[in-house]
Amino acid sequence: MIFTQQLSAGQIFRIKKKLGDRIRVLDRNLLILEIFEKRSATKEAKLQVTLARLRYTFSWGRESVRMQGITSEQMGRGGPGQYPYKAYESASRKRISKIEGQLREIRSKKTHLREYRGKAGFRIVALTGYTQSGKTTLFNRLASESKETGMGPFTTLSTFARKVSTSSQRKTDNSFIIIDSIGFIEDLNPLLLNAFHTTLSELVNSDLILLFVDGSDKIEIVKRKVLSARKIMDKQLSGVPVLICVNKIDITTHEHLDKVLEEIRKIFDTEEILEVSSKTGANLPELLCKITEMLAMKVTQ
Ligand SMILES: Nc1nc2c(ncn2[C@@H]2O[C@H](COP(=O)(O)OP(=O)(O)OP(=O)(O)O)[C@@H](O)[C@H]2O)c(=O)[nH]1
Ligand SMILES: [Mg+2]
Repeated sequence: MIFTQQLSAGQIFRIKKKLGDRIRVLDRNLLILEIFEKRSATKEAKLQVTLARLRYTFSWGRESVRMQGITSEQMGRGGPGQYPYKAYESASRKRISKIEGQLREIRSKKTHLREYRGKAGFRIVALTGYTQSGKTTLFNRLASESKETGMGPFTTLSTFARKVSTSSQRKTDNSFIIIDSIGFIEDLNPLLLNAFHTTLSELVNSDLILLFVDGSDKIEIVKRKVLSARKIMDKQLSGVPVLICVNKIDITTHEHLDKVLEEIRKIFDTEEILEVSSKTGANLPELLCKITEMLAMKVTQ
């Protein structure tokens, strides 16, 4: 049984008790964790998901004992073994700090790599946007890669960086590094968000952010998704120039696109907007020009 909202540990245990052992109970966050778990392909993503699950279920041992207490008169009479959750909590604490250490190590390697790229003069362009908006499809096209796309929410969990070389008539080197990253979703629980915070905060050092919007979504959905992107970006990626890419124009009409642009402009007032299709490649030459132009502007600023 899946609940679309977040449930408290107490609610989960009460529902489980009613339904019996054969039916699994998932709330919104546990479902997201399952999707994360299924998709995580890199060591970093796997560790992040395990950490998020450990933090999310940390209070469950205590809750489980408390719930049993509701039916058992034996509870609360003292004696060793009365609080098995203490062992559970201490084991969880140990695992959490071990994983945090492993993640610190992986991230420090990534930081070195970023510093190297910065020193080597590479400009960095990061792809962001709601999950399934078409970021990886563009990444694959620009970087001649074949990363997985379209497997449903959170197809991409780790960041990937590749060099993109653009040909220029002026024969100047306009290459840049493109970074693909995890997609946004609304109302992600802070415990889950924090697990992926570092993934997003890696992007704060970028020179330009391409914010992907699925232009084929219904207007109300565009509104909701763009608002949630705005919130996340204000919190974690503020200060980086943004180019909004309204994607999937191959499967939408001009009239619909006009409405999409109108909604986006209500939420992001000054940013640049381009209409593209990652799938067919429509307007990608214009996109590359715009990227080069915006990166050059940043240099002269
Ligand atoms: N018609 C159409 N479909 C597209 C376009 N771009 C992407 N798609 C499809 O949209 C789905 C999601 O694409 P992805 O590239 O995986 O999206 P993503 O933003 O990387 O998703 P996450 O990794 O989950 O954040 C896939 O089925 C793509 O084939 C486009 O321009 N037009
Ligand atoms: Mg992706």
